[in-house]
Amino acid sequence: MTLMKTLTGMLLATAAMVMTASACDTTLKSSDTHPDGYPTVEAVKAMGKTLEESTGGKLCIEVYHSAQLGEEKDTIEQTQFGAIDLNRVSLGPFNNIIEETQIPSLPYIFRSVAHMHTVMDGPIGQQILDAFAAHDLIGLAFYDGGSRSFYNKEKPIKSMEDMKGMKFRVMQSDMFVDMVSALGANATPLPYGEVYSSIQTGVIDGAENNWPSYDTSGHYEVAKYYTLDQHLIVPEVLVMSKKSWDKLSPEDQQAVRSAAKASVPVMRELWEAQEKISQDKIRAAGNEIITDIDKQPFIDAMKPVYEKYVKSDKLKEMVAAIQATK
Ligand code: GTR
Repeated sequence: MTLMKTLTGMLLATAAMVMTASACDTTLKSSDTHPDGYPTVEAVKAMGKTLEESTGGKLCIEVYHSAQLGEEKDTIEQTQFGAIDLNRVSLGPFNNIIEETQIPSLPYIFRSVAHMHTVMDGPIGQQILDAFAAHDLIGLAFYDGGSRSFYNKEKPIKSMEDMKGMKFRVMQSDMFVDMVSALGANATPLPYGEVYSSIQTGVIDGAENNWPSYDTSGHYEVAKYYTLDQHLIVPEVLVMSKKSWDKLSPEDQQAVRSAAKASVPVMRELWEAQEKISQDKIRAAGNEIITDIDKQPFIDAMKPVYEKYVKSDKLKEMVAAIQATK
């Protein structure tokens, strides 16, 4: 029985390889934690179409959505090793590895999404993309992650005082642990896939995220209070494994870069639409959305986080340049 199963499995795997091979010379494996249909997943699929066309069918992309290849921290390592070719992730899980990624992940660094776009589309964005090269990765493009706010299962949070002693999940980044501590609450770094059950079972009181993730993860079902403090506008990034990159000709590398860039406006359009859809759905579900919140105390509380993480002249210059960007 076991042997039969193994043989059947091998046959199916071979058939899948043959099918892929017949469609395209090389199919790049791309990872995403989000479900099929999510803006990031669809944007990478759009990139795949562009790439297939521009390389005359030489290169294609297959998106493994819904964390099929693992949680973000693990898939980043697999991408560095070359087991995964492309990866669409938040900048958060890179914070502990690549210091430049901490800068656009700083709380309240961007005044608005428009400000974030101007910065990330310009020389600072390029400097951050370039920083991936020293870590076996090629930074290809930034995507949107909207703004992130706190949600919880206990009560409507209307001020920092309300957060005292509460437990929130953060992405696996030391800086986000310090961010939550600076607000008087406790942080638990966890993989995204563990958040729903952790809220449900009371291991944590809540988490923080943008509208589309709060929606599609189902977190809005178990944490009904959403406080729009918008502490983070952290961009997402599409990276390629340096190992996979080095196998490509310079022309194909250029085609990958161009296709990634071309997927950015597609992503932004899908993102805007999804934010509205998710917001409408969550409001209709009866969740309590707290909008009348004074953000200034939250902003002021972040001073120690900036002092701890923005130390070198290089990082200080980046922060100053972002703040000076209109
Ligand atoms: C989402 C982001 C994911 C992941 C997730 C998380 O907004 O798109 O890449 O980082 O948040 O909180 O882990």
